[in-house]
Amino acid sequence: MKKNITVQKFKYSHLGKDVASIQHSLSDSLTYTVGKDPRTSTARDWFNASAHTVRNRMMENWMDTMRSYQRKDPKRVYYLSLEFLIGRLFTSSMINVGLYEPFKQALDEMGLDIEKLKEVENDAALGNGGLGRLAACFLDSLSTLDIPAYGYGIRYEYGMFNQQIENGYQVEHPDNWLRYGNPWEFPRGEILFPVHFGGRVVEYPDEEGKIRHHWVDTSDVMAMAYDTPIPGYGTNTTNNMRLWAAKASRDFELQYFNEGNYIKAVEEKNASENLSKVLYPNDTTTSGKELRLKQQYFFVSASLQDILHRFFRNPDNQVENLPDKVAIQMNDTHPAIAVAEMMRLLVDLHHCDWDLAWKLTTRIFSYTNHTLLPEALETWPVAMFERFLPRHLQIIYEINHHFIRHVSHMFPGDMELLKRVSIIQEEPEKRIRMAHLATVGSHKINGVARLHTELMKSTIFADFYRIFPEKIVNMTNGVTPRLWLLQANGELSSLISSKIGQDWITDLSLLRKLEPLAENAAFQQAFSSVKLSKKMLLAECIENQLGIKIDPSTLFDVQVKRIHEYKRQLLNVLHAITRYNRIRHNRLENPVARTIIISGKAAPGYATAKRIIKLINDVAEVINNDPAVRGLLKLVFLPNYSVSNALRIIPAADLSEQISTAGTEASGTGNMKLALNGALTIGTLDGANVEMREEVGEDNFFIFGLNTDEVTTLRRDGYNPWDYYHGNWELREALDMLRDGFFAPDDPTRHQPLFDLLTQQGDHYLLLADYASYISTQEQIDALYRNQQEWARKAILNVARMGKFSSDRTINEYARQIWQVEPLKT
Ligand code: 26W
Repeated sequence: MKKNITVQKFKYSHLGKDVASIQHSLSDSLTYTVGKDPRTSTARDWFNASAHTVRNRMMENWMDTMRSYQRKDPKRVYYLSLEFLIGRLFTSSMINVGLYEPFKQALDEMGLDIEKLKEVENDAALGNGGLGRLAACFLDSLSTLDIPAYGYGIRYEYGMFNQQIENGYQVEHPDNWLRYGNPWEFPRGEILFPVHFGGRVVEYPDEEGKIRHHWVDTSDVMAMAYDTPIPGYGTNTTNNMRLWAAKASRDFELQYFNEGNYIKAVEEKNASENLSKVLYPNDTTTSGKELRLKQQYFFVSASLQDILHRFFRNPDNQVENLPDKVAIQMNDTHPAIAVAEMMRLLVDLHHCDWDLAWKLTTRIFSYTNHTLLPEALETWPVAMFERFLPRHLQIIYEINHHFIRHVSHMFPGDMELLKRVSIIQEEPEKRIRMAHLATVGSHKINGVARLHTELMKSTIFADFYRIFPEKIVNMTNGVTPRLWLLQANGELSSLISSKIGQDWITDLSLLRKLEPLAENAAFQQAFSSVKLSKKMLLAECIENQLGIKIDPSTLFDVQVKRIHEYKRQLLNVLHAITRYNRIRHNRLENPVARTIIISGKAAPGYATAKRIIKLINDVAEVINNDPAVRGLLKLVFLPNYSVSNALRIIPAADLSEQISTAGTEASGTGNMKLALNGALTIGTLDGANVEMREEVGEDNFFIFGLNTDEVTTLRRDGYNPWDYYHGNWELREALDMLRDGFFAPDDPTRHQPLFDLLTQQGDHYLLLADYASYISTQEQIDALYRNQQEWARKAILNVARMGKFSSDRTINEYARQIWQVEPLKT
């Protein structure tokens, strides 16, 4: 940390938010910041000038917020997440600081199109999917609710890959999002912490003869802070998202320079800076890669150093009070090494005794679980830890020792229990179970929907639930209404506000006031025409991008999310094929015209998910070119699902597909965004669907398929997909078309692996078992769509009853029940 310099005569400009001041600032920014002449300026130049103009107007609030935190030193929340999927910031920033309308007018009058400028900005795609987007929604809510909070993560140089579809296959392209700079971030060259790796541990007795530990001979990487202001909506609070970038340490370079080996020095520099190079594009499957573990420790170590530095800056703070000032939320187990790192800092550096350090640590930390799928549960080989984090390995063993002793006192003689809950897995190879470390080291652990939390208690965390019955709590997910309604759907927002005012933006429960309007024909009309206009925009987009013409009057049936077997995009495809067969063989009396839209990325190493993408594109090719179904059925795979694309797709959806096998989707958040924009849901009793249905009423929600108990029973009693194959001729017809290459005339065996997965290989996610129920529910949906008024009525009720699913409600629950933090108005 560098020393501060004192200055005199310092004065702020207090930038205005009126049209004239904005125009003045735009000219200034273009000239003095971007360095361009208006005659030669491109859209990017004007975007950069605009971004700086907006950014400048957030600075005083940001500094006021930080100053007030420093002065009042309230308890703060630290949200540790390896992912923040924030997308673009231009529009959100303007909306949150109340600049949108004057800004648009300012640009208009200058002859600049705000819509064009918006498209210049790259998404900050620093996340995979639900977990990363949740973190971004939480940041928005934390600021809006005036909660003293910081997001900590990694500034990946390359975010989530760009997906292109070539010949129907997913091809990954690097996401070089920083190529033209990032106007929202502030590099903080002086906020720099060393992060140690490797080396060895030496024990030494201190003056009192106590054994202490030194971690020595490490190789160090520096973590440098990049700060991004996160303004709340309609409040002065502007919190900080601090992302760490890896920089080579000077020592490292010097060593080789001194030896006269210039090239080697530069190579080493590269190697250490690789740490923050790229986001791992997996969700659900752990990569097991060394670099991933290093990323985790890198950002955890830097963040904890920063947190403790801030804490000790106040001379009144003593280490015993740490939990009165610090709450740290771990977003999944990715930051779970923080538990061991905190112990190391307290015990080795601050010389706390073990028991006190442990009490403080468990009061500070809490952990959110986002998935029950076994392949997602992180474990790291002990050998890997030994190599990079030898001291942490010792500490984890010590934590485990204390924990196991505690459990064996509670449940004497239950050796199997000890084996099951141990932080160390013994077989087949010694590994560290990060979920166990996170659970033992936290005072609260939470699931992300009621069903998910109950399943945690009854399945993978059942033993921990016996040991710590108070620890497991539920925090049902939510989404920020600022992005997912106000920004995504300005037209619907205006319609709503014209009836009930604007307070819903920060109190989404007020949407209930729309309920009576669901019966009102004029309102239904207005609502439907907003939907139609959003469908027209999406249709235009699809035609421009893919050359596929779709008809906005057809039912837009949307499934957007990562491609995964458990999410069952394949079931959606089986429905598409069935519908195709019914139409072309004239089995339907009065078919409802549909456009099925699917979008999502597959993890690059996930072969089945990639096959599913190719299948969707192959089926689309056949259906979209068959005159027998023209006008009645289209299937579209939209490439490169992202926050920006979600903002175009979601408002245009009539039907939301939430069709995971019951018990597999922890919560889902796309389900909430779609319903909030007036889509009806077809879904299983999974994740937050259960609570959404409870809110909107069963008449307004299309449930199908097995519930979790039925799934368990069916699997236990021996599920045989062939029974369903032989028992349902339409299902067999659809599956046989896969097997026989109907959709792959050029390579008829191409889809056989998918057929095999659903038959011979046991259909783990029970698609065949749910098929009949899914198809008949889709028929009910057709019937309802024929009655446009009734459809609109139900859609309006869905919007009106989504209030619970605001991330403001979620964050309030975390603040009261887990963090014990209070709002602080700036
Ligand atoms: C280690 C590899 C890895 C990476 C990411 C494993 C697991 C993940 C995440 C937990 C995947 C994820 O995004 N989960 C989703 O989290 C959302 C927010 O809580 C939920 O709404 C989704 O149901 C859940 O799948």
